[in-house]
Amino acid sequence: MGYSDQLTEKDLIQMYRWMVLTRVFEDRICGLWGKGGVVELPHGSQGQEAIAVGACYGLRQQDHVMPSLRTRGAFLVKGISARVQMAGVYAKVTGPARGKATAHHMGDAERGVLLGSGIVGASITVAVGAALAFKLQRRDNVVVDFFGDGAAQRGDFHEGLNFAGVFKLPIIFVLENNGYSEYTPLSKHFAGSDFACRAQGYGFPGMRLDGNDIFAVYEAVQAAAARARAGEGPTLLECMTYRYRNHCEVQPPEAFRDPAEIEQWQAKDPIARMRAQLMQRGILTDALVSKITAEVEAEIDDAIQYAEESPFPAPEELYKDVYAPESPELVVGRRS
Ligand SMILES: Cc1ncc(C[n+]2csc(CCOP(=O)(O)OP(=O)(O)O)c2C)c(N)n1
Ligand SMILES: [Mg+2]
Repeated sequence: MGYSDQLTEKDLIQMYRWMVLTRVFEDRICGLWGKGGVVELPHGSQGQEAIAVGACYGLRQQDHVMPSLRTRGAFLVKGISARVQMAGVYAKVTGPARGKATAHHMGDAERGVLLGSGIVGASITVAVGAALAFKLQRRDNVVVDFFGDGAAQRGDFHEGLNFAGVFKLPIIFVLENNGYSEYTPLSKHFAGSDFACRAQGYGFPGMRLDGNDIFAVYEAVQAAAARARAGEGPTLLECMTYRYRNHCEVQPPEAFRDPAEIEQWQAKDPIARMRAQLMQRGILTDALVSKITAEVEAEIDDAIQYAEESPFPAPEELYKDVYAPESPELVVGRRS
């Protein structure tokens, strides 16, 4: 029996709901961008929601994720509320790092979200380090490392995957191949046939899958997590997808892209697809779909209100929590 077959109706509805929440969150901030209030420049993941949600649903609380540029859904599934993320979008003190970071590259140690990086690809080796820590601590947690096709062209990718392969680390590399690195199409930055085959060069399995199919993502990540927990090492999952918005909201969606290409992918929308599947199985009905949409809209309304009403951080906040508390070794080292 596959992993998806074990999902209950409640699970399936919850997974669908997470995707809708991610979509509505991002559609709303794209709509608000430029009108005052929203500080974080939106880098939307609309169209890619099945990857973040499918990969994170079913992870344990102690499992860690390393975000990419487009992992809003992962933050939500890992338990970072829409309110906190929205406060980050507005740079308020109630947001991540008490207003010192937006929600874009946020981390949350308690919820197993590693701190992302603005340097594309740089987070891959950090995620590998976290997986090494789990192994040394003999904990059977896994790290799910999200990054894009552009990040996979950086040296960090090769260093990270090589190290993870040599030490059989409990990490799942989730490559979100959306066909673009900023405005550069894959055909202009990649001469190979696929990224998945690169895993072979580092001694572990790699596979390409339909990233707009939440069940395909869930199955692949669950299988890779079981391998990782059993000490069998990493897996590379190349998830094929597309983002509807442009790299960020500075450019309209169709800048540097053929509108027909966007439409083609919209026909393969991950949310509409799951909805149709669940309706066919009688798990979702029109009434339930409307109820979920209304609840999600209300949750985002509430998050926006919370963010708008929250204060900005006080100036002295700038110096808090920037450096780790002094460790005894450092203190001893300085005295000697
Ligand atoms: C080292 C580095 N080079 C360039 C940039 C500017 N930059 C930010 S995101 C991005 C593209 C990333 O593409 P990809 O990894 O495919 O992720 P996607 O945006 O498609 O999700 C670039 C070039 C950066 N942040 N860091
Ligand atoms: Mg990309």
